Amino acid sequence: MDEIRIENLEVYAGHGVFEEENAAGQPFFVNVVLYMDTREAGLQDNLTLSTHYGEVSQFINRYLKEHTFHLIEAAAEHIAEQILLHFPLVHALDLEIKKPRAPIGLPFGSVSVKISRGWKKAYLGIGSNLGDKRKFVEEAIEKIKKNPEIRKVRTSELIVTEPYGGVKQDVFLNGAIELETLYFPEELLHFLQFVEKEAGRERKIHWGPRTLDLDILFYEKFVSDESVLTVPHPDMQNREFVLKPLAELCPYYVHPVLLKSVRQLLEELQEKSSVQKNADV
Ligand code: A4P
Ligand code: MG
Repeated sequence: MDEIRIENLEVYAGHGVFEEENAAGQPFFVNVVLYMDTREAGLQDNLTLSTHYGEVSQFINRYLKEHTFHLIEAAAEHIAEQILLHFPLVHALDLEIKKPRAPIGLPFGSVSVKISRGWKKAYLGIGSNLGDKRKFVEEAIEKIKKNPEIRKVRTSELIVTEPYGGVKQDVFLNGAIELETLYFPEELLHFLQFVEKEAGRERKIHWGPRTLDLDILFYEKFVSDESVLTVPHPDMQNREFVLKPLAELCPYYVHPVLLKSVRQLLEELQEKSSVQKNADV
């Protein structure tokens, strides 16, 4: 991806663990690399199609002067998030804050913190089979759309599906959601569990009836086999109610472990189930 760089922006501000540092202030130096597509702005020679480095510099200066943090880690975390929220063409960034006059009591050049943050693409499965299913699903999608840490939400058609997994229960309404988020995977899970809870979700029977179920199917190419968060969802390749809506949103997205596209996984599953049906006849 293309880069716009700001190097050694000097900001006089009051960040530090000691009160004297907050009151008196000291110089900080900020390096930023903004990752974005500059092609159209370049071709058309038009600033409105790009991100104005002057505005970003002023924004950083203002933000660091108007807020006080103990740690440069916190200053970096907050300013990175604010830049990503305020400059929508910026897809990701590297941000470094240097503190050359940190109270160390020894000769040194500078101390610094450098972080990389950005919008990450994730895919969710959504389902409901209790009460007003459509209302639970639609309200959940609205809450997801309203969260400022989430953008570019796209949803599949909602489909009615037979219950999978052996528990006798009502049919499900299922769908898939595409989004970009600033949350890390565990943070996204916590937010989704909060949305489930607000829909009155009670965890009684494993694979049993629920007002709302939100599962993380993919999070970029992230892979985790922890029981609190298994990504990609470990059973998605066996579930037509997941693959069908997902194939509507991202047919060519490649599963990072199985190394097959969503469409391929769906076709293989449909083939398997038609062979099974023929064998049953
Ligand atoms: N967890 C681990 N990985 C993930 C992930 N990728 N996304 C953990 C979300 N959660 C994840 O989930 C139990 C724990 O899984 C959570 O605490 C989380 O830390 P849960 O939702 O509380 O329990 P559950 O729903 O009973 O189990 P599970 O395994 O999530 O069930 P599924 O896989 O969601 O399946 N049939 C149809 N037609 N349509 C359906 O939507 N859904 C299920 C439930 C069964 N049959 C279905 C459908
Ligand atoms: Mg679940």
